[in-house]
Amino acid sequence: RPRVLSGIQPTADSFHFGNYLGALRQWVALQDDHDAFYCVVDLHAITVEYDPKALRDRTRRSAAQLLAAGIDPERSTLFVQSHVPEHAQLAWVMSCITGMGEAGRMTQFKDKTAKGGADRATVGLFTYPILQAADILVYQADRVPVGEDQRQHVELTRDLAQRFNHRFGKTFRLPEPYIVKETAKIFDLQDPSSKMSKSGSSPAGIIDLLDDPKASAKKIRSAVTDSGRDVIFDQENKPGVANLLTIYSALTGRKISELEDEYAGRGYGDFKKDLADVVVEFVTPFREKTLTYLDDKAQLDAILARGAERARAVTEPTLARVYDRLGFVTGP
Ligand code: AQP
Repeated sequence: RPRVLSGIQPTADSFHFGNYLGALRQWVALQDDHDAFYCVVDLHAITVEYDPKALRDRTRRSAAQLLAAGIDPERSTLFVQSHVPEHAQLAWVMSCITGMGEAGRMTQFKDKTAKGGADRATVGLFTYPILQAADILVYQADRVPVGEDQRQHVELTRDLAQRFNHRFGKTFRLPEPYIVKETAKIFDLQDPSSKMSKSGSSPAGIIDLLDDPKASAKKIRSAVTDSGRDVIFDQENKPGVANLLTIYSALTGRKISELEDEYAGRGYGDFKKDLADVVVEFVTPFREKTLTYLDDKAQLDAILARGAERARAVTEPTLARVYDRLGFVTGP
């Protein structure tokens, strides 16, 4: 079975619709016919300013949300990144074959430091894509389900794998990004020219999965639409409506053309009201399930401990092979 790996950052109290539709839904679907490894990437979360107590809480909340979304810990290996030391160990190795200029071309770093300036960012944020490459390569993953914003990082991962293989002998499998076109980029509800984001969106622009469902419904009803009154998918001229249609279609499994027909001549009001109902129907049980998983911390931690153990059965041999190829003397 092909292997799949992906990770998500515990940088907020809740995941949002962009995370869910862009990535997590694919994680759930892929576990059926893949050998799946999914992790909460806490090492990535410390690249920006954060509160240690909040991180601990958010790491568990993240794991609980993954379970609520449908990740089955029997079929998939679910774990916390820092429990598997080979991620950081391989990241060091990868950083020694990455060019400064190459790392400097990563657009997400530029985006994330656009406001505060790169000088104020940490070295960790700069080298984050190298750690991400290690996350993927240490599992010999074939596929990496992500949103469009992560495509460049998977490309870097392939380049580094190829370089390592070329210099030290074939060691790594080259991973492919797995990006579902329709939901690759979910946009901010108030500013449909930018992506829905934990750090960049205003509260009204983002739908958190763990928000009060009533508040989420309100956000949908007050989402920015466009001039005119036709519910049609036109990304260029009607990005607000196109984004809502994408969300509606993804949550219901109905075709966009079918939704366009249903709302023809009915205006935006009806459309947004119905979508608000669809969203409430989705988030209400999701929230309940997440809270149930969070109620039993001991069980949650046990699931993660088992996941880390299974993960290490894969990462330890990979790292041993890498160290050998690098010319390190075999350790004790
Ligand atoms: N708006 C989005 N549309 C589609 N996919 C998205 N993803 C994030 N935002 C969107 C995907 O979610 C997965 C996990 O993301 P992450 O935790 O690594 O955080 P991120 O990519 O940096 O995005 P966030 O959640 O918006 O956080 P910030 O604000 O910190 O940038 C990834 O697969 C990502 O592609």
